[in-house]
Amino acid sequence: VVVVAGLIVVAVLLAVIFWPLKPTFIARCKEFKGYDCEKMWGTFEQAYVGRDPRTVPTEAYDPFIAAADFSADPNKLMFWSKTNKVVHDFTEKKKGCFLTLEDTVLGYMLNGLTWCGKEGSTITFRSFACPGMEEKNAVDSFWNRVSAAFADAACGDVTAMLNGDIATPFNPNSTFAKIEVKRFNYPRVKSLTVVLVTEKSAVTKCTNASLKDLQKELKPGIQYNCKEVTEAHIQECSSNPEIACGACW
Ligand code: N1C
Repeated sequence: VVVVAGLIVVAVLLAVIFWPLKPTFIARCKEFKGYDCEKMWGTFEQAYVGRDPRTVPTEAYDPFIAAADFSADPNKLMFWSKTNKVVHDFTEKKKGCFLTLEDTVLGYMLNGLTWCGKEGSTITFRSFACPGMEEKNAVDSFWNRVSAAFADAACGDVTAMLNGDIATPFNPNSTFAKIEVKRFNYPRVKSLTVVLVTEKSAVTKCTNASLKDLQKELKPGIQYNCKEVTEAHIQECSSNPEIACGACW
């Protein structure tokens, strides 16, 4: 029994590591109209294949990012930090209101996946086979690059869903703070509305110190608003088609 169980564990681990990334990438890509998915895979792969997985520069993804663009609906972009589940439940249910990066082809194809290359190899490795943590690993460099492109595309009224259950909803180490906010340019971006979501009673309010820092980071001219809402309210609002897009907070 022990031997069999051991073999099963090894088989599962090998499957997780070597299960090819490409079929998932292509299948997700095909859910969007108008992309040459094989070509997209080619430009994606050339960013990291054959490279040291700890030193993939963000620019390596430039050709891949250029293969898609975010210009379709730059007026309703939704940013987030530490609210992954609630924000995506919301955009999933309230279709057409707001667009997160994961609702666009580039974010959608790679959401939740881990990948990397190796020097002298033409293979895409996955999961445990990839070193984590290093600042320039293949996955983080991709999210850093694509987040910059997404923020550059933003215009008009921008929304960000932040987590009101933590002490620092605007964390200086987050992608939102490090990359996105810095790239909102006035007058292209007119306003930023922070939606501070809490599960029950808020630990953190709109008066939070980190949100003061966020306001300081905004270019002069960009208007700032902050709304405190509960998760229950957001859920209720997203399941009610009668309520207009902007009226959930
Ligand atoms: O570091 P974060 O959040 O502030 O990043 C979120 C922020 C969003 O506005 C997105 O536009 O940056 C963009 N973004 C993603 O869309 C994304 N999808 C998946 C950044 N990171 C993303 N991931 C993965 O989650 C990625 O591996 C990164 O390291 C985490 C960041 O999540 P966070 O800390 O909650």
